[in-house]
Order: sequence, then structure tokens, then C-alpha cells
Amino acid sequence: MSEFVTPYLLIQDALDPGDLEFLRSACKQYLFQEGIPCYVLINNLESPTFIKIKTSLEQRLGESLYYLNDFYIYTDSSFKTNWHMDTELFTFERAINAWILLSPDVVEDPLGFIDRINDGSERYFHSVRADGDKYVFGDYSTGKVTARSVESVEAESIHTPTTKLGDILLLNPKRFHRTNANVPKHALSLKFVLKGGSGFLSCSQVDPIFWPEVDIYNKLVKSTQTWEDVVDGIRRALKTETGRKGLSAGFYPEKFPLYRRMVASL
Ligand SMILES: O=C(O)CCC(=O)C(=O)O
Ligand SMILES: [Fe+2]
Repeated sequence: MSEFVTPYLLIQDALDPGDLEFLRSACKQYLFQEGIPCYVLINNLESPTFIKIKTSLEQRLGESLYYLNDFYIYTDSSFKTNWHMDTELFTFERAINAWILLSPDVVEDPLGFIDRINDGSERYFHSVRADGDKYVFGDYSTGKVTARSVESVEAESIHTPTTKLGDILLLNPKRFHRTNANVPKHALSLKFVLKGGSGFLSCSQVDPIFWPEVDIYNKLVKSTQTWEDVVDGIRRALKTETGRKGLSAGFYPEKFPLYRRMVASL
């Protein structure tokens, strides 16, 4: 896979009810013990469910995948993610998310994508913000900006298919995406990085000043020999207060109390 032709790929019936129960209970236990919604599976990389997910994706994509992180997310009509790309791409050249629905049984059109942007290196941006009737896209490395009308972006946005328990919605987190559904939903999104042209790291790095994880990941990748060493380094960083804060900064920290409440109802 060089890049997806579409920004998502739905793999149906990849997981069974036992896998979903394992994932739900891992989310509950981790949020209860650690208080943060990310890296839920970092100490479960040998579990049959994790191996099943990774193997089915590797077979589908024909490439090796390297676990970076995961996060539990709860959204409803009052909290939805807005257009964004995932900040791991500020460090790594390539990544994919395996988005797994935990509840309810079925969700229509869970996520949306912006069409005709970040679909190749010639038009690649890191941020998007609404400015009146325009969306303004920004490149943090070069300062370049471009604008598109809100109306055309919304009208042309790409919708996702109905997704049910057991499916894996594979998505390219480099494409601007957001929550589309209003219905209350719980999901676990697993992030894997893939090797790029010159290893794992992106050649257009973003200044880590606002993104502590960019600095943590860069140092770890540069100072280690194998991906297992990188993951071990993340485990060590998660044991310190600064590391935990830095590594969980991108997952809507103001929503952690809501996540802790909602995961209990799973
Ligand atoms: O579940 C959602 O609504 C958002 C998911 C997301 O942004 C992601 O998987 O990166
Ligand atoms: Fe995202």
C-alpha cells in the first residue's frame, strides 16, 4: 500500500463478541486505573485480540505495521471531534488508524473526510480552521496557507459506510477527518505506523514546541535500534508525570472526566 485510494477501508466481521468484550473491559480497567484514555493496549500486545487485529490488517495491506498507541473515545451530539488530522503525523511519515466500534451495535456514517486535500504531497497541510465562510488550511513547517469555501468542503465531504460491532474501519489519519455521527458511540482507535521512504520519521517535521509527543517520539526513535525498544521507551515515559501528560496531550484532556464516566456504562 503506498497510500489509500479512498481515505478509509471497511473490514467487515473481523472480530468476534469475545474480542469486543476483551477491548471493552481493557478500556474500563485502564481508564479506571490510569485515568487516561490512551495506550489502553500497550501492555496487551501479546493478547489474541490484538494479534488478530494486527494480522488481519497486515494481510489486507500487505505491509508490516508497528503499534504506536490507541485511544478510547466517546462522542455524542454534545461532543464530536471537528476536522483534524492526527498529530502523530507531525513525527511519522505514515500511519493508519484501526477504528473499532465498542457500542452501540451499529453506527451510520461514523466519520467524515475532507476530499481533495492531503491526498498527495503536493497539497499537504497540518491544520484547518474556520474563518467566516472559509476553511483555512495551514502548513506548520513552511507557513503556507490555502483557503476553501466551507460550503464546498461540506458538500464534497466523504462519508463512511454503516459500521457495526466486529468491523474495523481502517482510516488514513493524514486526511482531515471528524466525527460525523450524533448518536452516542464508544470506540477504540488503534494507531500503527508504517515504514516510509526513509524509515519511520517524517522528513517535514513540525516544531515540537506545542506538541510534546513530537519531541518524545523523535528522541525515542533516534535513540533505539528496534520498534520494541521504542514501545518500551513509551512504557517508561508513561510511568512519569511529564511523560503521561505529554503523551496524552493530543486526546482531548478536557474530556477525560467524561470518558471515565462513559466507559463505566459500556
Ligand atoms: O471516533 C471519532 O469520532 C473520532 C475518531 C478519530 O478522530 C480517530 O480515530 O482518529
Ligand atoms: Fe483523529
